Amino acid sequence: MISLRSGRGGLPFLALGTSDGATADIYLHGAHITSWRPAGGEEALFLSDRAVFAAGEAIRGGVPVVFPQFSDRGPLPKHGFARTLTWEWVNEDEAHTAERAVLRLTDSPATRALWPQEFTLELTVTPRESALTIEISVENRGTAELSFSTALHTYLRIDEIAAVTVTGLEGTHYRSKPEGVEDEVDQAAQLEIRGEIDRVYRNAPREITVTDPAAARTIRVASEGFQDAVVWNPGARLAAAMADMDDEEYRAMLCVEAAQVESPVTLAPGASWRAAQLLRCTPIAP
Ligand code: TA6
Repeated sequence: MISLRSGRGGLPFLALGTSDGATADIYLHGAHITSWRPAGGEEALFLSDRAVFAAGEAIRGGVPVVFPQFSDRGPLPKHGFARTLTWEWVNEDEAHTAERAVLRLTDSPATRALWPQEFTLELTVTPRESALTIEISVENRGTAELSFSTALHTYLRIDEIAAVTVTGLEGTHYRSKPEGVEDEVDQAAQLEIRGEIDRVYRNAPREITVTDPAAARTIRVASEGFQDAVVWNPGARLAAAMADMDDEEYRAMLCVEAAQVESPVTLAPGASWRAAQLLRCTPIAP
């Protein structure tokens, strides 16, 4: 079942619940998934207690959609404009029995003022059993080529970051802002998060696993069609400087993002691109 409700800050969101008991909340503001509970499981996405829900503001947590620019790598607002604009709900079924949510953003005077392109961006969110699938597609509806970067800036909910290990990235090249390196190879069979981490992994593996022993679960982040992956945690110092994050909340989150940021996608007129991220929670046997 899917229903459109009034949420925080008076912003509308889609409450999606599937017959197997999985749920997801998706705000039209940014097509922002703010909650995902796998069937029979606990909340799997982090949302800051200080997250701001207001027009024009990015929500801290959940899954911000980064488009058409990653970070500050270009002239647009940081991470582009998709996360701060209102998307349209594509209501596929008047009886509201849909088990997925489809949201669409098309160019408007506001987007064209920043980025003179005609496009359709679609996000399809499907919670099912222990998994959440997020599909993204971009179509060039204009008469000129367009290029973009994108990421699904997924904030995983963690019980205790100091105990977390991330596997799957060994041998992958990355660049890292805080470490000041452009091209390093990850040597860790099990990556531990000790303070700030902000890495873009190039040609990342199709699956990364986050093990959170304190929560007694793993979250697998699989991707299709994305070349890169970002791993981010602000650490204590940066978190303390962030207005929309409590000082200790860095311990309760880890961003693992399916991303296309090292080589932007270029689309000829009429062409389209699609990619997907699949999250899956698995309990760790006691
Ligand atoms: O994806 C990692 C990153 O680009 C970091 O550098 C960090 O700034 C983060 O995103 C959050 O960005 P935001 O604009 O949401 O504060």
